[in-house]
Amino acid sequence: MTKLTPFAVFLLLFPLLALADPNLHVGDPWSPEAPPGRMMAGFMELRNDSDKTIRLVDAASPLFGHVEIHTMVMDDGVMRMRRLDELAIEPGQTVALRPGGLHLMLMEPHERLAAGDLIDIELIDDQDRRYALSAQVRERNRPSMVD
Ligand SMILES: [Cu+2]
Repeated sequence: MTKLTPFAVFLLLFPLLALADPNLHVGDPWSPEAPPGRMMAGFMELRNDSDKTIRLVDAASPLFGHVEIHTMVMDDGVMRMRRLDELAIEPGQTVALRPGGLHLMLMEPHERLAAGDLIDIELIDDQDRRYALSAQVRERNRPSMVD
């Protein structure tokens, strides 16, 4: 059983508040299982349903000490992760966070997470608006998610 975090209970009790800003649609958020104590990655699709650019500048999770928005860049023939100060999503645009590309870097885990667990995450934009989502931990090689 997945135990409910206080944040999850909050979402259950106040669903309208959680849906207060529907402008950013989050599709299929998930995270590959990782060895205990290791960083994890968050993947999802983000669609901007508003008529203004959404600029994500930060993220947070009660289960991790630190969350960053990362991209992958080719550096001298080697793919490396790089922190993004801002992820801009234009009106109507869908941005995919997926293995080998953009991802959330979930750092300093507070506890061991296994397949089936849920990770509450907030995406934060430059207006300090917060977009709540819950990413499901899945086995690393989930075939349908591997490109
Ligand atoms: Cu990363």
